[in-house]
Amino acid sequence: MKVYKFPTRNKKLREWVIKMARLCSPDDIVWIDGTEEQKKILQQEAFETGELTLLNQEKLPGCVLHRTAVNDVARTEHLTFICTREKHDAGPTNNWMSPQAAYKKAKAVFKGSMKGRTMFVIPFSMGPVGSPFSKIGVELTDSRYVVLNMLIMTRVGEAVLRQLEQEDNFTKCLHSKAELDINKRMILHFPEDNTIWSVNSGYGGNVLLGKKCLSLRIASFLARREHWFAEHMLIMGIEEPNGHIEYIAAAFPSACGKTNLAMLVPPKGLAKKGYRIWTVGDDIAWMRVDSDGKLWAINPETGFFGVAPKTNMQTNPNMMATIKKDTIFTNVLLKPDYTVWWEGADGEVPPSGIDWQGRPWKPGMVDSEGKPVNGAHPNSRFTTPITNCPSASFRLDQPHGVPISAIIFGGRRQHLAPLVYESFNWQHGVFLGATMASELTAAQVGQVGKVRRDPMAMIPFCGYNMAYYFKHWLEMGKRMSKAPRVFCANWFRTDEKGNFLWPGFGENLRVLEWILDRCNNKVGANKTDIGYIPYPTDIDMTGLELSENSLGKLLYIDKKAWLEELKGVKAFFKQFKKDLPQELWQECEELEKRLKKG
Ligand code: OXD
Ligand code: MN
Repeated sequence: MKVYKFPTRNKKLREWVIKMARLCSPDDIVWIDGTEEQKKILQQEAFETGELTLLNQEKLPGCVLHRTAVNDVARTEHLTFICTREKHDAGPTNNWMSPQAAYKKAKAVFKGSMKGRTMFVIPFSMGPVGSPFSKIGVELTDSRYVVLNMLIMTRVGEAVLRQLEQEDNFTKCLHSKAELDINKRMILHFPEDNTIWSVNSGYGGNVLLGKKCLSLRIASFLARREHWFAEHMLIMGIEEPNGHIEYIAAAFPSACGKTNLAMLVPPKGLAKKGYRIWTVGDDIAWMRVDSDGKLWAINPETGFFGVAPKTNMQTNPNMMATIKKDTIFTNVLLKPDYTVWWEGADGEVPPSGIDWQGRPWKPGMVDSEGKPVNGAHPNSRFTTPITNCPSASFRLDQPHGVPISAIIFGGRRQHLAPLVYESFNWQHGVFLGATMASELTAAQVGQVGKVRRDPMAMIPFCGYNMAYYFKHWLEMGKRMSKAPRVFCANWFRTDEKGNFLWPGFGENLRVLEWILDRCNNKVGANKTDIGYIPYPTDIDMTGLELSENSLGKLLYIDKKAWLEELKGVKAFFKQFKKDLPQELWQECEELEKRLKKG
């Protein structure tokens, strides 16, 4: 084994890197220092290996393209495991493997997996370096694509190493693309060892280990122990013309519009009111109770890993401005002028290009079964720095975060769930979060459109038994004297013909306005069986024409359908057996009583 010069005095870190290098046998070890010079070198090497393609630097300065393997285009939840010593601690909604079995199985796959390659050591901080909210990780990887993405998504380099001289606590993240073999793919989490091992994948959600793996699965486990929240939530500020900013956090399952909501542009009809939106984060919120009794939140990330298809000037003009430079595009269509395109992009459909699989493409192409061939994969992505975003919050680096007035739980439901409603109190709010459901999208491997229960949008990301997670939510309520109010939203309700009843996007500000009015006790509401719903006149509809009685349909509560829904909720809850907090059964019973009475 070569003798390496390591830029750290942290013994634990040095020993761990050496141990992992012995397992994976890389030809070389390179420490990532976060400098522009090193980034340039890595990019150049990635162009040479074919991992990246340089895009048109006049039109898209600093932008590059990457294509993943064809079988490696989304998170693979069935290959994702929580490896706690006791199976029960992972709970019924996670895949479980014993740490012993998991390490053994994975070691055999990692063994020698980096032969002929370089192992990169990425010291990174989730959250501002040194903030009491933040956590440090070190990712070892043989993928330059991973390094370059991590440089956008996290705080990397020197400052983190200095921090590691003061504290010994870091998440040990090991990744190898190995042979990208789906049959040997494993995304393993060892919360009790603060360790993540991911092998045989190159897809962002599986390999940018600071994101879902650390900031949600491992962090949720730590958050319970340390009395805070690690949630799958966007964070945004809504500024009124008098300069007052109110912040909200919102949980929606993957690819349900969190990114678009986090940076919405106020609709024309509300322009006179002079709102300004501040984007704090689009995917992950870490929240702590402060001495003022409120919940404060940071976004631990520094970039967006957003879904490309349907992103355009109408759905998300701020994102279109963000991705004009310094962006890594993954699995989009390459145009002949070396710019990029995806289904639902602005402008004309290009007459030709190279598709996400690297094959020549033309509009209207169909496969052997007659199905249209997409130019970009439905889960194609861009990785882009949050600081490029015109609506980026000026509080991104504040170690203290922002105070949260409201929490919104949302889902993609064609039927049943009204546009918006508010919980009766915190406990009922936790029940609403715990009973969230949504239709599957392209962000996860599975049957698109199928409804699945997705409490707090955390079903794929909770690093421990979800029954304990619900209990943690209930207990956190007791720690706050000024807890955020809790709401549910659904932008996706359709009419009998399947057309969306609500226009969504920027128009969602109308709903947020109502939510804030409720938080500030400015408007009353209609108390229904499921919660408080708006009086239609309290939603400002200036400049928005909806077809007849759409608002009525959007707010309609179908008792029979809700009773049916409750059956699904109960079946879901039952799997937690006696671990499910009694409070949630009580909420079920009370809801049933209310629905049956009317
Ligand atoms: C994401 C996801 O990529 O939730 O953010 O899948
Ligand atoms: Mn997400």
